[in-house]
Amino acid sequence: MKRLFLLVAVAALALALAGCAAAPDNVTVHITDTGFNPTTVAVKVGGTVNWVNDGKIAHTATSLANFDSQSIYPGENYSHVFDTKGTYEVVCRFHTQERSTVVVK
Ligand SMILES: [Cu+2]
Repeated sequence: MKRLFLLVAVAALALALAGCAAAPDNVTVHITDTGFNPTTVAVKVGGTVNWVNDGKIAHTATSLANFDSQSIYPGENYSHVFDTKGTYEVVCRFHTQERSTVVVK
C-alpha cells in the first residue's frame, strides 16, 4: 500500500513537472540549405519565433493559412508572433522537403 502511494506520488510529480516545463517566449530557428534546425520548437502563447537563414540560398518559413515569410535571403531573418495555442507545420515553399513544427502552449 505504501509502495502504491509512493508510485502515485511520483507519477503526480512527473505530471506536474511536465505541465510546468514552460515554453520560452522567444525561439530562434536556423534555416540551412538542408532544412530547419531544430525541426521542432515550442513557445508560449504570444511568443515569437525568429527564423534566420544561415544558408546560401533563399528559403521561406510558411505555415499554410497562417503566415508566409516570403523569401528570406541568406543572412536575413523573419519573425512571427504566435497568439493562438496549437501546433503549426512550418515549411519552406521553395524546398518542400524542408519541414518543421512549432508548438504554441
Ligand atoms: Cu528552402
